[in-house]
Amino acid sequence: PALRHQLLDQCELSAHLRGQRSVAPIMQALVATTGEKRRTVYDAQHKSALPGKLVRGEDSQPSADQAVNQAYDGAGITYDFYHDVLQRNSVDGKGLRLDSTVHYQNKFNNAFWNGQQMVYGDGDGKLFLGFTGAIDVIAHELTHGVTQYAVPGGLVYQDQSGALNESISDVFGSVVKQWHLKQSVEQADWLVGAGIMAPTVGKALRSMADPGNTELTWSGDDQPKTMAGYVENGDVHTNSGIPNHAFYAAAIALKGNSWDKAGPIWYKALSLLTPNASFADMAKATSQAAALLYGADSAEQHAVQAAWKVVGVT
Ligand code: ASN
Ligand code: ZN
Repeated sequence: PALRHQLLDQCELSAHLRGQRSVAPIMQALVATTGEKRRTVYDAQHKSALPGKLVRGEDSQPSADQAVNQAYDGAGITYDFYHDVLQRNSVDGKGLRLDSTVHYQNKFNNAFWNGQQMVYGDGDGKLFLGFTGAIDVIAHELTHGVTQYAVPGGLVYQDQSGALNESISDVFGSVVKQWHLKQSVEQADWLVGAGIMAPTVGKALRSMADPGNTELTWSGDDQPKTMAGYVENGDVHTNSGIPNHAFYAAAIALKGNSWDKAGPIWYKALSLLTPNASFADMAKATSQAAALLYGADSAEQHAVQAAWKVVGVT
């Protein structure tokens, strides 16, 4: 419970920051070329000022600091996924620079997207290890940026739209990991954050295959799997278990690799959402997206509709 509260406090802070839209998109169109990664990694040197000291830029030599290289490599893998699989050029679709700051504050037990960049703590070593240690965590944070731009007006970070915002980050965090590891939906572990928790605390933050199963995750995992367990006024990281499981159910039904069908359907749905979208709106949007990509009444559309039924969203 203490960990939960600590995390919530930090999450409220970054949710507040996340509400701010990127301030200066003016120059982007001039400099962005499709496929060209533009990564920058900064070191906060355990302080709070962002972005911190510049320590690595695109095409520079690897650092002696593992966190720097993990943030750089993870941003690159995630960039390549969005570019190669979804034909999206970076977070804003226009080649936005990918800025990451590592060593944020002291023993900071979280990572976040602040509306403009990714920020990673080192963890306190008791609850969490460094947050750059898992590709799905990096892709999760970067996807908060994608959602900010791909959903017209963004997704409000509270209630169901907030849980959807969280779920979209888990979905693409997981799909990026599967794509990177070349794992089919059967081979994937469907865990989020495996490798960043101290082994004594648990194996992962969340499970998309079985949300709330503390055998698979950690003792504080309070995620519902279906609407039967929906938590009124629940945290966005709690109720996200429901749309997470809908994605899992759709991906399993569609078979093969999650990035071939389920991922593109979920991605296409983002453009059909509005800022206060509910779970039912996402169900409708993904069904529409499946029809746009595979045809009305297609097996794919039926699989998506059935997946939302599994979690009790109609
Ligand atoms: N790591 C969390 C997240 O990206 C932090 C937060 O909730 N703001 O969702
Ligand atoms: Zn998140």
